[in-house]
Amino acid sequence: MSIITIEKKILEKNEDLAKLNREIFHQKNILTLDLLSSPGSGKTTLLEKTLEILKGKIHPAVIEGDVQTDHDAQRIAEHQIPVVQIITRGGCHLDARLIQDALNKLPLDEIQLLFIENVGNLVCPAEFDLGETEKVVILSATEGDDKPLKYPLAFHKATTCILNKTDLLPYVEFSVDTFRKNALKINPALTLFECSAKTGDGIEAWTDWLTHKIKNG
Ligand SMILES: Nc1nc2c(ncn2[C@@H]2O[C@H](COP(=O)(O)OP(=O)(O)O)[C@@H](O)[C@H]2O)c(=O)[nH]1
Ligand SMILES: [Mg+2]
Ligand SMILES: [Zn+2]
Repeated sequence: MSIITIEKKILEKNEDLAKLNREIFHQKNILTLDLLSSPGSGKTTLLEKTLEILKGKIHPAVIEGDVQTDHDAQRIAEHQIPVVQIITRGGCHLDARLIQDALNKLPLDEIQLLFIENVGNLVCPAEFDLGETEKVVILSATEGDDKPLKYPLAFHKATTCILNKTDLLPYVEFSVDTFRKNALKINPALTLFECSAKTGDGIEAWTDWLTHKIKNG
């Protein structure tokens, strides 16, 4: 049996489990966003800023995926919301089975919005359906405006893309125009946001979009 066949089987099994997760999210009316990015592009910082703004308005929860440590879950837990840490012990992506296990630990009847912070990696997390409502790809200004072309699957699978660390744009070679062109070339339907999770600049467009999506389905 070739390795390719094995990979296919894993993905097929994953599809079945993802379907089950999706049914749960649908039944419980939970908007679930799978956040994809390279390590360090600012997923956790963006989540923290987002949770601050949504506080008292929306009931969120977070599943944190990391290769090691529960540092990110600890950062999120400061916001007094349900959080589950998945430690993959070397695994470079989350899969639907891991999410199913995490769901058993969350108060699903009390949640409207579930963020899944995937393992930092722009490659295979794009291949794994977790049952999420949508995938959101995050790129930071220090990573280069050509990355949508280099990691097309992530930009193709996502419905939404956030350019983070815009506060650093004056210091790096990064053309927002080129980035937008590249991202829309891969996926013309992408909704694009630009923000700085550090300064808070541009975050409200994102949180308004989230709130609108939750209120209007
Ligand atoms: N300058 C700047 N730094 C940021 C921004 N967002 C995150 N960072 C920093 O980038 C590093 C990685 O952030 P983190 O949220 O842990 O990224 P993650 O690995 O994608 O979860 C940390 O040092 C953050 O303080 C931003 O908008 N601007
Ligand atoms: Mg993180
Ligand atoms: Zn992987």
